[in-house]
Amino acid sequence: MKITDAKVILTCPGRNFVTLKIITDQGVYGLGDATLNGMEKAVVAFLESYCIPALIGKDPRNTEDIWHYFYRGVYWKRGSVTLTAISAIDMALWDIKGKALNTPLYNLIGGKSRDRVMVYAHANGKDLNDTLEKVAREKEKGFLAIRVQSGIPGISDAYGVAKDSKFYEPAHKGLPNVEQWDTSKYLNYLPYLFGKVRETFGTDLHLLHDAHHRLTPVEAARLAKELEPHHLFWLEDPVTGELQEGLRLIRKQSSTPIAIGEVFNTIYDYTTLITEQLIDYIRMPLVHGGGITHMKKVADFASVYHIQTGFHGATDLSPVNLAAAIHFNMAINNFGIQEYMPHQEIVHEVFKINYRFKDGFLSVDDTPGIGVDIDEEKASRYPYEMACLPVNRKTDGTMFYW
Ligand code: KDG
Ligand code: MG
Repeated sequence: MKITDAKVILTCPGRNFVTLKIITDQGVYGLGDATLNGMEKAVVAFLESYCIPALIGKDPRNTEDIWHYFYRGVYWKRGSVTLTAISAIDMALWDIKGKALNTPLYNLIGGKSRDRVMVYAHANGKDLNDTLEKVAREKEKGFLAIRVQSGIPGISDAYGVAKDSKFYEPAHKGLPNVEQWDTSKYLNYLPYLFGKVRETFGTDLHLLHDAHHRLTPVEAARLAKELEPHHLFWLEDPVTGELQEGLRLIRKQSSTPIAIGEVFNTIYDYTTLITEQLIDYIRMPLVHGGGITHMKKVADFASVYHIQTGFHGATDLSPVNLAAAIHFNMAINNFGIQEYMPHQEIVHEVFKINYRFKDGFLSVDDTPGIGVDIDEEKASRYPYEMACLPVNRKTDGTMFYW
């Protein structure tokens, strides 16, 4: 079997998605997600200028060797752009493998450890009452786990709050919007917010929260400790992950479970966090973490240390990634939870999906490979539109983490 061609499909059905399609001499093709929010064209350039020419003529079944060709073989290593390109290649190759062997992806990586995967929804409210309403709405849909984000009194643009009432989509057309941040207002409000959520919805519902990289280790330790009585499923990205040692301080202070790493891209970003058991959930998704080949190693490594998966799954990760993640989550033993932010209907005009949501869980059917297809003619109707993630400043104007 040989790779004869490959192409990148860049489309914007409501938001930008990059998809790699790898074609073989046997008529079988595979799809991989290569979307990196706001940096789509950088990944496209790397794929088109280097990866695609280097793929032609290779045997697509050699997933391990091809992965190392693009990781170990390339001198300039790591980084989101490079690893997103490698992820897309890897995903597409596993899709081909499944189709060629006429079996769903999960069968190639361990078979079924479960039939369906628990997912968490998003409740993004502009204030306390709106947040409680949003939690009620998601619970009504059948979700058993809900991430709770809320507008913070005194801050004009808090992370995670939708501008219109329908979708939270942080990327905006053109150059970055500037959002605003005040750590002390946030820290004062959060325990109160979660107290109200627990009071209203009881103890059964799994609650999650994303601090979105904005606290220092000691601030994060305070928050994790003060949220402890509300038994969160997890507190996500309490500090920026650049300083892995920072997590030690949080761990010493609190038993609130920690999830980290949606901006990570290799196993080396996780070594201290995993071996010192400083976290509980791996956030790095297949699309940015080197695809199935690399993430299987990360998940297995984490499992030795009692750490579970909880992959990133916002709307800027395409249906190809989400379907691949469901297969992966079905196969591994140390699955924890999967983020699920449903795509807008228009996205499903372009991507034909094989997964469905029911009673708080997602499952895939037994279509061979990953099971998602792309309608290229429909994709061409939605050309790329430049859109960027916001930047963030403290109320005094200081540049801060978004
Ligand atoms: O592109 C950035 C978003 O995917 C990110 O801000 C969403 O933090 C996020 C999450 O946990 O889903
Ligand atoms: Mg996050």
